[in-house]
Amino acid sequence: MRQVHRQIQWFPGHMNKTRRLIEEQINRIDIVVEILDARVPQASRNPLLEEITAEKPVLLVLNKSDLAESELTAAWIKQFEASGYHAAAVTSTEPKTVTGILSRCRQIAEKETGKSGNKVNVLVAGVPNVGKSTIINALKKEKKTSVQNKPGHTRDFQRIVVSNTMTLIDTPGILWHKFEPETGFRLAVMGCIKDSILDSYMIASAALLMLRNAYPDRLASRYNLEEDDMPLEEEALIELIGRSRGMIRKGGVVDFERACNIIIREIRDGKLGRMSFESPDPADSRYSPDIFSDLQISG
Ligand SMILES: Nc1nc2c(ncn2[C@@H]2O[C@H](COP(=O)(O)OP(=O)(O)OP(=O)(O)O)[C@@H](O)[C@H]2O)c(=O)[nH]1
Ligand SMILES: [Mg+2]
Repeated sequence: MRQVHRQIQWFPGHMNKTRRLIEEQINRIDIVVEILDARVPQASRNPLLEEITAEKPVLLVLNKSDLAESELTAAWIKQFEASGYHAAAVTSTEPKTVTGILSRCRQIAEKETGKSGNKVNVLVAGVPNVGKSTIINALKKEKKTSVQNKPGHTRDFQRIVVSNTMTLIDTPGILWHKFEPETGFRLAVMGCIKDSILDSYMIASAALLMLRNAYPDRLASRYNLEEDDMPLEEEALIELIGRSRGMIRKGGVVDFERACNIIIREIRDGKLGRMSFESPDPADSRYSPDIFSDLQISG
């Protein structure tokens, strides 16, 4: 059986630098916008950020909502609001969905800081690759900050003046030191952790476990599998998917790496339809953290 290797440096040096810079700037900030991935709103909440920004008003923005199940996104927003947070869902690649964010920030900042008519400084932060820079570009209505589909793309703080009375600060994504295993798997599958420090077999296996549990019908139809007769082992499932996609190397063996990568790419890009991978309802067994318990991690 293939072993899943993990030699993950979860907290590269530049993330330490970002954390220090946020700590230095926080007094000048009026409101923090924490961007989350709407498909995994809890896993993509950064406890480190929560700690640093504890004294500030926070607006949680569930981005990439075009890729998530609308009903679950609405349920998450309800739950965050019931816990006393401000929350909103957007799709920053459709700029019209983000236009309300600025007025919401101003309202919250004025209400919670008691200052009105002043310049509002907004810190936009979150884990890597959730769309911080894309949201800022949509708000500014022109491309001011660079965007790429890879975690850790933004390397420096960037101040973007959107009007006389509002400045946004784009920040590099940050992670924290110790994840619960299910949080790490969900972040890895969504592309929030550099793939180069992860094992593609581990990410693909986690992706298949998530799919098999929550969306077995879509998994089966996308890859021509029998829903009621899917192999239980992820390794066998990846082989079968590789075969059904014709990813065969000389000698008739499946190109395993390519098969893993296609699974990872297609789940990230929403090729299997709108899917969510966490529910605010802990009793919802489709998203139980137990699904990862058989995934072997060594390293
Ligand atoms: N489908 C979809 N893709 C999005 C959305 N927002 C951003 N993306 C894509 O997500 C990828 C990452 O976007 P960025 O804006 O660079 O993310 P970031 O949070 O600034 O990333 P870092 O700077 O690496 O931390 C890009 O490929 C975007 O096009 C969205 O609402 N929906
Ligand atoms: Mg960025």
